[in-house]
Amino acid sequence: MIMQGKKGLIMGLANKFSIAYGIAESLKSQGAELIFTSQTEYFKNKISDIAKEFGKREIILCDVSKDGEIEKAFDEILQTVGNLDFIVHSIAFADKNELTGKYYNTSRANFLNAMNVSCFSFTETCKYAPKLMPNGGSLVTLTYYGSEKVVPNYNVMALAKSALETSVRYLATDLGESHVRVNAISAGPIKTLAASGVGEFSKILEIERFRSPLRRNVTQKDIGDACTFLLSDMASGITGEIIHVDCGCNTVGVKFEPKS
Ligand code: NAD
Ligand code: IMJ
Repeated sequence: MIMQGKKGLIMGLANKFSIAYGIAESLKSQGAELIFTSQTEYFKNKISDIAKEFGKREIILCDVSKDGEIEKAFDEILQTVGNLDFIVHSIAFADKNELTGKYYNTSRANFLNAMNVSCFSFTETCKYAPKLMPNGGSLVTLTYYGSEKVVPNYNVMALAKSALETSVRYLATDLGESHVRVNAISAGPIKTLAASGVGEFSKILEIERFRSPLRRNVTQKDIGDACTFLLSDMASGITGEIIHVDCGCNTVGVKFEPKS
């Protein structure tokens, strides 16, 4: 029970397939108390039954793309729940039309929106986090390998993730003096809402399975358990890191021949 007595916030739970759900399950299994924010009233209603599995608190609305919403949500948390020990940021968005075709067709407005939701929101989260964490704490965000190497169709999201990963190193430096750690998990592909509609996703999963040293796809539980570790005191010396949780795929240069 490495999270016994710890309290934290999860941002980005949409449904039972969400990576945030796997993280919530793992944290709960280790004794953590959880609260959730949700983008809209629609998502809030959809996840209210799920959130009840993890705690009795009200879900707090927070559309991270809007000015002042993160600060307002954190003030509400401070008033109603008190201090936190950890925050999980599991949020990304780009216009669907831009996650296909040529990257250069991205419009200025969609480029900025993808950066705003998928990168800047974590910077803002980290700005207000220390106020909620007088005893220190730990934050984790989610990223993807498309930030490092070209993955077909990831396009504008790849740039947002590269910026997010770089921001992790600067944020870790900013928050170090407050004894707050900041890390990212680079997750392998998982079939979630954010992966729905991605062209040939089943094929991507299959290729990754054959390429991976562990010969399987990563699961929400794999990500959840790694995240729990990073949020726990067991990771007290780890900050500013991008940890790959992808069954070893990112380490493999030469591809395996698919075997059936
Ligand atoms: P998901 O659709 O379950 O979660 C994405 C969440 O982002 C949703 O809960 C949605 O409400 C939230 N969101 C989007 N715009 C928002 C806004 N303006 N304000 C507040 N919340 C907003 O999908 P997921 O796959 O669990 O994605 C979670 C994170 O994991 C994302 O950062 C994604 O890039 C990352 N990731 C996913 C994969 C994958 O293959 N699924 C792999 C690596 C990294
Ligand atoms: C997303 C697009 C293209 C290729 C992709 C992905 N691959 C993977 C993903 C190979 C694994 C999923 N991923 C890592 C993401 O970060 C997804 C982000 C995302 C997904 C959507 C779909 C629905 C929508 N906007 C989105 N914005 C961000 O309208």
